[in-house]
Parts: sequence; structure tokens; C-alpha cells
Amino acid sequence: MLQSEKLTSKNAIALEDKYGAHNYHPLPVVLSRGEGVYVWDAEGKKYYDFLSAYSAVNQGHCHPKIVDAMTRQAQTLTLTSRAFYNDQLGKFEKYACDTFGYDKMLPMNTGAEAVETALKICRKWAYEKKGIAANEAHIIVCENNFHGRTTTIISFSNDPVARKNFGPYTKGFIKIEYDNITALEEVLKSNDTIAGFLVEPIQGEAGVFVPSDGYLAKAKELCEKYNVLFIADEVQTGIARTGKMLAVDHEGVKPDMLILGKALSGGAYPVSCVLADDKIMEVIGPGNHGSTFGGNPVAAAVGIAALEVVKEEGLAENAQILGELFRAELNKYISGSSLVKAVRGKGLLNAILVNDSPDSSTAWDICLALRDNGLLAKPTHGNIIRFAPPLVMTREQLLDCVVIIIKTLQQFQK
Ligand code: IF1
Repeated sequence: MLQSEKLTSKNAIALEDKYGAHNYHPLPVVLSRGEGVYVWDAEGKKYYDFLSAYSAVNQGHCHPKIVDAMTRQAQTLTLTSRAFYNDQLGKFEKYACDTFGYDKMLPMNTGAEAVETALKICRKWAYEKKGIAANEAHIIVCENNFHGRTTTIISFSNDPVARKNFGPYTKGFIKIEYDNITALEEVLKSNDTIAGFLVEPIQGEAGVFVPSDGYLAKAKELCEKYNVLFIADEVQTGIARTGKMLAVDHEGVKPDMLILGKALSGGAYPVSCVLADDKIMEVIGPGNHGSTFGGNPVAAAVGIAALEVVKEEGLAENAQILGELFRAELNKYISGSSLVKAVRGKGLLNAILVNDSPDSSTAWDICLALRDNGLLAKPTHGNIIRFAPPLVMTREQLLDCVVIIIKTLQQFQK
């Protein structure tokens, strides 16, 4: 079989089913092309993408500026490893540091790797700067978190599907309720082995759970008071998704460590990083951490282009405005419907709660019908449907999508 051979959707699904590990349950649609807010399946049917590869494709599919940066760099130099310098990485590091207001960046590839990186830096900082006794450091995490798939990260997950039978688990994590500032303070004041607090500014996988106003600012304040690093996982919420460059910007919080991934490349290439100031990042020396591909020249070229697009095209402002419009339009429908309980979210990271049990197939069936009507979205936790289109969407396109979504929901109205 040649790579250029054209497959039907049916054949493509059959191949994945036979030869691929079954670690996913995809919506049955086979995509073969993307441009901006649209994707096309193998038979040429066009869809609005309302997942954006879990918020990686904020800048839209195949953004010409990002593709151009990637292809030009791919034809020039792709990989040197960090055994040598390359002439792109420093530019990317400076651009990201200037954009987000940090002294230093540590580049990696995937979100999970960047989370692991932050955890390692946090522990090392705790022993070398805070003075916690060897191997005693704890990092506070939140219930229903999602930070990736590595053995350490799933060790502090409470999702049995992600975690069961992957033990023994990594120690050193304390789990508290999300959006509960008292719970955070209780742990901080009763335990002097706390190194950091790792938090998603909005919990994505938990079903787009937005914490109460002021939660992040208060949590940051408490972390300062107890000399604990506030670590924001903005892999999903960052890079304009929620209507600001970062979700923490809504509360004017500057994390001690900022974790970025996904849209840091516009979905063109795996690019992630941790940003921190020198007083933290200086605990990392040669040999302490690294990656063959992290900081490679293609990633660096793509990363700069992806951030430039976000600024040049005002994607944060667009996400803010369209997000408000989206929730307002859906709320009009919800007020007269018993099928959907609520719409929630920030910017263009939203979800609807289907009024049925998480064990029912209603949300999945709605997503199949949305697909048939030309819009792709995926259920999470059984009865929640996430809506996260690329941020390059226009007002007209968004209103067109609202029509599709409401028309589809009406098909399910009993
Ligand atoms: C999958 C979810 C989203 C993330 C946060 C780190 C990572 C992620 C806040 C790790 C990744 C992904 C991974 C993807 C599904 C997806 C997801 F539903 F599972 F939770 F987006 F909502 N921090 N999230 O959301 O980044 O290593 O994947 O690059 O299939 O596991 P990664």
C-alpha cells in the first residue's frame, strides 16, 4: 500500500481498527484535509471543526504563515539535538519570554512532557531553594485534574480509566478539591513539605469546569504566603483560547511556572514548554533534564509563527467576543429546552451539559447527528459536549454553527 493511495473512510477505519492499538474511541469520521475552521472527510464532505484537536488548532487548520515557517525550516535544518546550538531556538525562547513575561523557557514537545518538566523543576527548587528535606517534597494537585498520560501524571489522576492497573504510582502528591480555597489553605498551613500547587485555570477534561471568580488570584496569594510555587497548566486554556492570551490573565495572576503546549504550535507540530523566572529555572543545570527533539529548529520556527498569528489576528479578542455570543445564543435555546441543562465556559472553550445520565448514549448520538449536519464535536464524561472551534472563526460562521447546533439538538427534543 502506497502512502499516496486514496482510502475510503470505511477502509481507513478498518485499517486503524485492525492494526492500531485500541486506546481511543473516535467519532466515526475520517478527516483528510483542513483549512481554517473547516475540515473535510475522505469523501469530500465539509465540516466545522468544533474540537480544534483539543484546543491545539487555535490558529485554524494549516494556517499559511505557520505552514510556511514549518516547511521553510524543514527544508533547511530539522534537528541538531541540544548537543549543539541551533540558530532558531534562541529567537523562540526570547519571543516566548517577552510574550509571557518570564526570564527563561525550557522547551519540550508534548504537554505531558512539559508538565513532567515543571514537576521536576518544582521538586528540585523545593530541595535546593526552599530547604525541604530530601525526598520529602509534596505537590498539591486538584481532584478531576487532567495533565497528561505519563506514569507520574496518572499517579495523581482520579480517573479510574486513565489510572487503573498502571501502578505502582509515583508518590509525593496531595489531592484537594478544585475551586476550594479553604482546602488549599488547610494543606498549606498544616504541612511544611509543600513545594508547589499544580492547577488548570479551567478544568478541560473535567467538562470545562470554570472555577469561581477570584479562585486563582487567592490561590496564588496563598502560595506566595507559604513560599510554594504556583504552577499553571495552560496546555489547553492558554494561547487565546479563553479570550485572553492566558486564562490566568482574567485574574491578573502571574504563575511561578507556566506550562504551555498544544496551540503553542497551532497544532502543526508538537511544541511545549515551561516558562519561569531565573530564581526558579536556575536550579536546572546541564544534564538535569532534556529531550532529543525539544527546542528543535522546526519547533522553534513554528512556535514563533504560531504566537505571531495569535497577536496579529487578535485571536484572544475574537475568542472573547465570539464566546459571549455563543453562550448568549445557546442560552436562548436552553431556556426553552429540557434537553440541555446549561452551557458554560470562557472565551471559545465551552461545553453543554446534556440532561441525561452520563451512562446514556444521548451526547454521543447528538455528536453523530452534529457530524451528519456538518459540525464535529466530541462528548466527555458521558453527557457533556465540548465546543472549542478554531479562534479564527468569523461572527457569520459562528452564527451558522449555532444554527446547526440548535437544529441538531431539536432533533433530540422529546
Ligand atoms: C488525549 C482530555 C483535553 C491537557 C492539559 C496537559 C495535557 C493535556 C490541561 C497533556 C492534554 C488532551 C490529551 C488528549 C485529550 C486531551 C484532553 F480530554 F483528555 F482532557 F484536551 F481536554 N495538560 N489534553 O488538557 O498534553 O501530552 O497530550 O500533549 O487524547 O489524551 P499532551
